[in-house]
Amino acid sequence: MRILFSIMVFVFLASCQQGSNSSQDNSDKQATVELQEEVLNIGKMHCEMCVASIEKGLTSVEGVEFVKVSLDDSTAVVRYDSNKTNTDQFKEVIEKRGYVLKNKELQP
Ligand SMILES: [Cu+2]
Repeated sequence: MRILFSIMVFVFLASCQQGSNSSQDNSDKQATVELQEEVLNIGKMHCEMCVASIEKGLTSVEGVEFVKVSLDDSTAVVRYDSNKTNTDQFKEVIEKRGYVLKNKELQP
């Protein structure tokens, strides 16, 4: 009886494992979106409130997956789906909040 029980447990665990494996395959397929990363040089930041404001603004842009704002470097690292958004939008968000985007390559 004990042996039968352990076999059942084994079968249960094995089918469980298979289930989680196949769901992992699915998420891999969904993650074919290629994220682009940009380091934005931001001017006029001077405290943690500025950091929080910019972080919040950039995070709320659709397609942005990751934002890390650094007060020491005056930069914001943004990882985003380039099919959904672009640096023009980041510039708008930053300027709307009273800061300046200083990247030369992103100026008109
Ligand atoms: Cu501030």
